[in-house]
Amino acid sequence: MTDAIGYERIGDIAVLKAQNPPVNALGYDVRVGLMEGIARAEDEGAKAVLIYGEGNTYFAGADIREFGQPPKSPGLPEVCDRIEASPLLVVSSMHGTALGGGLEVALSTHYRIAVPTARVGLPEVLLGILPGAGGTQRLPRVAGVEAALDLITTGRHIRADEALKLGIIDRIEDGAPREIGLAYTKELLDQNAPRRPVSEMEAPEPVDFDAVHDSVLKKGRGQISPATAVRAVQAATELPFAEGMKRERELFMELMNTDQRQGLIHAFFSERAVSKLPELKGVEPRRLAAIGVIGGGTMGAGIATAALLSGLTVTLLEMSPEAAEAAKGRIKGNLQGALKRGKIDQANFETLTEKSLTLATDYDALKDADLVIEAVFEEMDVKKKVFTQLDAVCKPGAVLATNTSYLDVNEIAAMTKRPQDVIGLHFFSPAHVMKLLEVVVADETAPDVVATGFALGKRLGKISVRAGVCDGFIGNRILSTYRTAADHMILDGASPYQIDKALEDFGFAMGPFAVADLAGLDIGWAVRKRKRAEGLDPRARDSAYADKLCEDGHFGQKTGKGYYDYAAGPRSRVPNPDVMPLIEAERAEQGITPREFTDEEIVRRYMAAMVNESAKVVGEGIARRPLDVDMTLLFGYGFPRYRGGPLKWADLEGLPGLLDDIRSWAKEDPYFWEPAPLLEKLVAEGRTFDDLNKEAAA
Ligand code: TC6
Repeated sequence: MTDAIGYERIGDIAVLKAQNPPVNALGYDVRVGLMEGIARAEDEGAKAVLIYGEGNTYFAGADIREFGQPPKSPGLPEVCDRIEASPLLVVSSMHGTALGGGLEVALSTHYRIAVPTARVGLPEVLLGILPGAGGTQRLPRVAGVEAALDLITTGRHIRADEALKLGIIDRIEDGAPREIGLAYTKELLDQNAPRRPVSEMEAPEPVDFDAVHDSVLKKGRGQISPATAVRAVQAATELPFAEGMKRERELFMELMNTDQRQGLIHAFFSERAVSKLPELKGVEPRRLAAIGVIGGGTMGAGIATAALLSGLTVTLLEMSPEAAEAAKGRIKGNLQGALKRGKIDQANFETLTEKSLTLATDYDALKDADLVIEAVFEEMDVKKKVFTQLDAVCKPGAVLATNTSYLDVNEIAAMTKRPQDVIGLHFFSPAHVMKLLEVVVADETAPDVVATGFALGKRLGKISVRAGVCDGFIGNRILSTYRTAADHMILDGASPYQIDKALEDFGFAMGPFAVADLAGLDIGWAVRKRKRAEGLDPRARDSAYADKLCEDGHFGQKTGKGYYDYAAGPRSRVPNPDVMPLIEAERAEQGITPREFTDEEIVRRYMAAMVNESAKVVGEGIARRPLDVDMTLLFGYGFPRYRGGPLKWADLEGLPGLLDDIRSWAKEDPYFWEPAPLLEKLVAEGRTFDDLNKEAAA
């Protein structure tokens, strides 16, 4: 037998224990072990088989690392069929998670017991595939079509109590999985309980699958796996079990061969790899219990909320008692949201707002803080004053963080006598909701301060990405380039509305102009003014129509008008009729004859600009690896997860073709379309961005 499955005989019961850490993924060895274990139990005359997992969990799913590799027999469907067909009584005892192939194994066993904390689910669609080992055929037979469609198309995990109600598990018992499993199996044997193969259960009742398919497809914003999974569940209602399995396999293989599957699996591994930095191996973060937040606007209040929810105590510093009270009001509003969603209860709410949060107007209140984050006005002089004061009052070893989104962290650090303790922690608004945190490492930031930034991110449930210092770090620097590409297309003939639609069809949650309206047009205006004051390169194309919108007081959603008009509420946007005349006037002033753009060209130019700047960001070491850029765009900028990130998209699209396009556009505008040296190098060497990720992991 393989080592991945342990075999033990307790009386009439053969016990198969999965031992494939960390999550008992159903890789080749585990599959072989299960086949051998069942055969041995039968050969040795056992009456029942108990399957459970060692360590933290039952099987958490197929081994995702095997996807895309040549298949190795036995496949999981075969293993599940073999388990179900055994003449012995087969029982699963589940703890941790039974996900994907793990739940499919459990559904092939005849009875299922679980500890109260166990969670089950079929999250395959989140990886761009569908349950391919009978999940789409067995779950509807056990739990009904409606519940199966819900679980399979959303991929959500459910707790044992909900699974019990749905009939997915038969019993909940507290205890060690081996012990509760043995007692349950023994009880079943004593009662002469029959085998209960799900494949022999009646086909479930159909529903209006076309309607479900269409609504799931729409919700997926271009992601196809959930809608394809609907068709597999439909087969369970229309075809005999064996035929349904064949249909499931065909649809599974279709999805397995898609770019979306590759994009989603890249996202799965990258979001885990992103905080694993070789330089932080063995580096202990500094103490984190009490933090200070300076500034209680939307950003500061969001950061304070996230910190309070993670169990940290927060001292919030504002300029006046009135401003501090207003900040507290914002934090309370945020926490009320958490209360409504059941994340905290009323008692927690009281503790967080009345005990864990302290308001202050004097810097002295920050003297005991382990880490202080400033979220004050985005102006260098203001930030410098804050850091001078922090340097004067904070205890030695306190981490001093700036939440700046563009400014030079080295210049800020230079205001203190302890630049090694200074770091950028760039949150995204609203900070208690958005998952991204850029950990900006300045020239002198000490490794344990970087580790503390990552530790804070982890504690706050963020995806933390290491970034170097430059204008806009990783995310905003790339954003400013692809936004510029969009602005150029507007000057040349596209409309903001066509661009937004083309990019929303590509999969972005919102197009760039809708995003600008949400963020506030005054933010971009301030950046443009700053850059013009610093001196624009004479080769750069500039335009003033967006400034005119701001001069007229249109800052986007918060003022009711921007590129769109929000008179009927933030969700119902219609084009603002003032915008196109401003654009047309600008084109006339610059002597531009507008031309038509296809949606395809819009996406191609926008994405090429994003990829080219991303390659510069990686090439310059601002991002360590291509995957750091991908995760930044995914978690902070609404990039469609199923495309994996801009650099994964570029790999899948083909780097040579992208570079050809960039070079051809560079003939018209050599300044903007200057190819990234890293992109040229990869194309010359026939390599991809993912090759760089792999080299970094090796
Ligand atoms: C499927 O089953 C399809 C079946 C059809 C077949 C025909 N494979 O998340 P963590 C690694 S599709 C390989 O940090 P947690 C993970 O990369 C699958 N590796 O831990 C990490 O490695 P690292 C359906 C896996 O405690 C380590 O394990 N199942 C797999 O926060 C620890 O992971 C899923 O989609 C895997 N399946 O969360 C479940 N899973 O240390 C996916 C994890 O080198 N997994 N790893 O970075 C999860 O959702 C979570 O890992 C968890 C544990 C909830 C199981």
